[in-house]
Amino acid sequence: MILYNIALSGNCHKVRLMLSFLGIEFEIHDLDLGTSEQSSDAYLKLNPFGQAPVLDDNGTVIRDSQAILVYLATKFGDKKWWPESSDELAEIISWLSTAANEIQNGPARLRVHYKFGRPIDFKQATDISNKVLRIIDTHLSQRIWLVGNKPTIADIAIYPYLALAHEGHLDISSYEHIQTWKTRFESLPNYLAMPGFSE
Ligand SMILES: N[C@@H](CCC(=O)N[C@@H](CS)C(=O)NCC(=O)O)C(=O)O
Repeated sequence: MILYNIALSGNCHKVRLMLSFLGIEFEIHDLDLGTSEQSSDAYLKLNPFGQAPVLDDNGTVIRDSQAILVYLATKFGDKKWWPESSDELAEIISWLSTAANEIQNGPARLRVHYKFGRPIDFKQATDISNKVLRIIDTHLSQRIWLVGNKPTIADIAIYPYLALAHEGHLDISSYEHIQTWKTRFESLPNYLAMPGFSE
């Protein structure tokens, strides 16, 4: 199994976390951003969007961190990270969607601006961030994991860009339920940190 990876990417870290939780050995292919490998013809055959992560499982090629989480959970997770009931599955998908939309366009975008100097619509990214943080904090005030009573890929999809929020100059310390959930997540067996997680 090969993970096409960018070391500082929170999206790639979702996959690294999942592989670590599942104890799956894999090969890492770090994309050479200096030569824009992500835009090379060879890489665009794997992911026409020119983004990481991509997982190649013996010829089965999957792009998008959310899709890769679903693939790994259903193929190797033994129902642990992907429950059976329709209502919980629907809830998980709603959080994967939040990860790909509000988290990406809020905290992740602010981080890209402050860490990598990319121009953004600052007000829009800040408003989206504040709204999604409020919603997640309120949601977690009633429960210990985002869906059901055990960790799922919903938690994995949401976690990295909240742990990296400070790199986008977002202070999330006052969101007490997010803080408790973060600490709980970090104590899971085989949890894996990435550069930037510790302030
Ligand atoms: N929806 C995609 C987004 C992936 C994405 O934005 N990847 C970024 C790194 S976090 C990337 O590859 N950027 C390189 C580029 O756009 O040139 C996912 O969740 O995997």
